[in-house]
Amino acid sequence: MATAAEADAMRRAITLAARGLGSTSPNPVVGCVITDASGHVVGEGFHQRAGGPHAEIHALRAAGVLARGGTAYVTLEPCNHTGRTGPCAQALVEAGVARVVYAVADPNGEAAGGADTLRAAGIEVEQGLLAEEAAAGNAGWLTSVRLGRPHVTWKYAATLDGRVAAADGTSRWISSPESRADVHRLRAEADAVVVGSGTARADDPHLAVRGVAGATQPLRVVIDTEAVAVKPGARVLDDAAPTAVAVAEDVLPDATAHIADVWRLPRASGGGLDVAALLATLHTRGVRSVLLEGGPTLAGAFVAAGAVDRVIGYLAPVLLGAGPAALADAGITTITDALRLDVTETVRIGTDLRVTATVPKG
Ligand code: AOF
Ligand code: ZN
Repeated sequence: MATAAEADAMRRAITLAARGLGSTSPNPVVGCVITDASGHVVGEGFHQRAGGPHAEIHALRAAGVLARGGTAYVTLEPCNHTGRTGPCAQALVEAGVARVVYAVADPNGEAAGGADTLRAAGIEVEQGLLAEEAAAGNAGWLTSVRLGRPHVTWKYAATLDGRVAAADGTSRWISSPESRADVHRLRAEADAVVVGSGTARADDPHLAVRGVAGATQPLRVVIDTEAVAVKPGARVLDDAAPTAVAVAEDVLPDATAHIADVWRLPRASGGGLDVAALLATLHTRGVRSVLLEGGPTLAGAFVAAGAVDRVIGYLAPVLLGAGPAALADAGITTITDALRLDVTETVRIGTDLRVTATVPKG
């Protein structure tokens, strides 16, 4: 059984790791805390960007000689390979730490094996402390390693009766200013923000992050199957963040001449773009986490394709009684086929209720 102090150190490492969300892909987020023999924190660090030093190296640098005889708490098994940087297991051995506690084993075959290297050098090694929390914090990268596609969060804002617009199409502003600010934080943590053509046409959204200090801008992706929604001068085409527009492979090149980064993808049987092909392209581009922002048709296609991992709903205390539902047809016709989720958090945001739920892994 881990002591409360050990759990605190790992919790701190998980918190530190989260500071890398949105800027480390295609690499994981990783945090590291080093304590001396008497349990005092002597060094901390987190992975900040792909190609940069790993979390352990930042923490070892901060600890200096105080790491000798101490314990390193790491959210992911220390790496064993020389990739863009050297092996962390070796760096921990050289620094003279006595013990390494890590939360999640490294599923990346290329880098795994750090625990064995540490043990062979006489270091005490433990795995699994707060593994569930650490894995949840690294869901983007772990999902990508496991499935070869990005982790997808579908986010929507709806009235309490589940509608995203009034019957006449008007929709501003259902959610509170606080919820809208919170969405910018979600965007900053994601590698890509994805919307469909309906949203692009109706809202001319900008999709960049505003008001989040130090934020890395996500890739903006518009699914514009027929190449009709992203017009010259669309706000999403400005230079605030990179943008890609995904169109069907059969649309005429002239229709996309004003767009620098066009992805030509196959259609699904229903005529829309093939979700799996889109996810594969995102993965190839290094995207490990996607924030799917709308609208109902695209979200329905993602749910139908089994490509939603987490749902975040901002529910406003507003009733409409008519108007489109947050989710359109997802291929579910009978109650036994309903997609049942696990609620992981409920919190008040301004006047709204934010519900976070995950899709059980099949
Ligand atoms: C990280 N940051 O803090 C740790 C990682 O391309 P490289 O050389 O940076 O190696 C990336 C791999 O190293 C990564 O896929 C993971 O398996 C392992 N550990 N990676 O980016 C870190 N500790
Ligand atoms: Zn490493």
